[in-house]
Amino acid sequence: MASFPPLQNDRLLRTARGEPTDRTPVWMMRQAGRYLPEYRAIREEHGFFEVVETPELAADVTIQPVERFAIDAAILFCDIMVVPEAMGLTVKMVSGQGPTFPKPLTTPAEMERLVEPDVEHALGHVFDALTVTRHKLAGRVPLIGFSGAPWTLMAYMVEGGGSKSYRAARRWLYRHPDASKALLQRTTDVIVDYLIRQAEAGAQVLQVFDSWAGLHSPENFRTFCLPYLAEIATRVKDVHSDVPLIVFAKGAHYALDALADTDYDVISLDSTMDPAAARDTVGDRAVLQGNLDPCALYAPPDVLQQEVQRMLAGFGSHPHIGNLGHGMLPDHDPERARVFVDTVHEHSQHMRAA
Ligand code: 1CP
Repeated sequence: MASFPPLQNDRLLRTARGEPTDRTPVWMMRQAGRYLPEYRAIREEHGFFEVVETPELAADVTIQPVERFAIDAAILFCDIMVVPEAMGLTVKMVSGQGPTFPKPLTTPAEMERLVEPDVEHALGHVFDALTVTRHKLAGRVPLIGFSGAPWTLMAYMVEGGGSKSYRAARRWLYRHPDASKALLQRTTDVIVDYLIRQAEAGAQVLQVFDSWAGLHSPENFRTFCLPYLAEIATRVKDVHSDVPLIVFAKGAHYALDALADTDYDVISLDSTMDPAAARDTVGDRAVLQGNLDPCALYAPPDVLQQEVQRMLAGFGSHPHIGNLGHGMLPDHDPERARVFVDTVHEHSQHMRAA
């Protein structure tokens, strides 16, 4: 494994292991992105996938929020769509619409178009970007790598892009349960390889995004999400037992108890979940992350501060990584992100002193 500058801020790693810290570590999902003028400036010159595929650019965008805010982690600038792309599907980033698959998987027979990727080669730019970022970060904060979860990636591969209900993808589950399981397993195998190699390239924490988990009935979650999510954690931990793993199953309220029994160290809560109830459910089986409503960043600063204090009170003394319940939004004022980050730090420090 490569050698990197020593880590100066280990609050997030300590918290993920359940160890005490002087204050609550904090970062924001989608912290590198469109709400930052310095990101938009880079995007004026370069396409989205060009940034993702150019390690120096990806590293610079990853570090932009670290330069601006006192956040306790960086997350690699990349996208969950690079995995379906490596598996042979074409993905285009359509302005104002997000990722689009010109030829989604409309029938199980079309799974023949998928390839078994040589992950080291097909996703080499991600590993290079992680390594370059670790050097450029120079130990300021730990670097988070990530992947989409099998179901969330399947949702895009079948649906062809973003959607409110993912009706086409969920229709697949009911009409073609066996083909669905085969697709989810193939995707799981690629994700495991991808995450293991991310850790080898320099990722110090790994997060799995199951952004559309909450569309399922509890039964379908147990069938089409949970086994694959659990397998990913077990297989990655077999190789990298020391790398903290975070799972974000957005909307899956009913899943917290089952997720706490998997090998993930941290469960990320969305804003509709009650921290106190989640604490009771998971007990000492998992650290929690989250979960301020991203729209609270539209509030005046004093209201935002109260919302952050309420959030911190909800997590109480449970080991907790401060975050939003979903990602930063393109029209957020970066100054509100600063209020969010600074209030998490200041108020959690007061709570520990009290
Ligand atoms: O125009 C642009 O510049 C593209 C906007 C953008 C950005 C900045 C997209 C398109 N992806 C990203 C980066 C990204 N995506 C990161 C970078 C690191 C960070 O968090 O700062 C990460 C972690 C993701 C992960 C991602 N992409 C998820 C999971 C997290 C979540 O938000 O639920 C999902 C669902 C995507 C798909 C995606 N990529 C981009 C868009 C607009 C979308 C959503 C599409 C949709 O479903 O409508």
